[in-house]
Amino acid sequence: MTISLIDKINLEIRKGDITKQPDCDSIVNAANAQLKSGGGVAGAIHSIGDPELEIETSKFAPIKTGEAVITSAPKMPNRYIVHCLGPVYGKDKPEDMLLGNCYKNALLIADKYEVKSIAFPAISTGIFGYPVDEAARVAFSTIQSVAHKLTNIKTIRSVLWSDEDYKTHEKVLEDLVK
Ligand code: AR6
Repeated sequence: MTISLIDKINLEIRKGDITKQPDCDSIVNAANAQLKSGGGVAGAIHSIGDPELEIETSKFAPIKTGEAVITSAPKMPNRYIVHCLGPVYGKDKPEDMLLGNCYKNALLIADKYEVKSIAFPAISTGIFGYPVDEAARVAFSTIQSVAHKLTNIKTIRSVLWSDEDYKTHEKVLEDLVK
């Protein structure tokens, strides 16, 4: 499913693997504060990019919740990886603001690096326990509110790992454009 935001920016949702988005300039990592390998998305990205990736990320670590930093994308088809630390649900508060900051800061730093297309996983919805529907609402409403500040980004893709997460995102997006 694809919708048009302002200024000819497309917001897409796709089922898939964040490490297999060769047509995107940048992908986003659902990172940990130390910017090291881990489970889920961080494990998948670092298992391809390390050790070169960890050498780069270690220069920025530790990062704060809601922060985004950018590195190259060793051994991957993309130009950049934007690493974001999402909130742990029920612990880092206010969760919605902190999760929104991830999307906002990721988009702004990628735009500064002249990224035209960027793919996000559903940050915080795995090990960090954020309910998928709530996280999707925060993600899409933040993307909508930041869109007018973007000069280079034309495609924003949300990549969902499971059928269920895809369907939840589809429903949230449909409600948002009603
Ligand atoms: N591609 C796309 N989505 C994926 C993939 C993949 N390859 N693998 C998992 N997902 P998570 P978090 C989905 O746990 O909640 C790590 O250990 C997954 O189903 O990766 O922000 C880090 O080191 C879920 O919907 O990120 C941190 O410590 C979403 O991506 C911590 O987990 C996010 O799941 C970060 O937790």
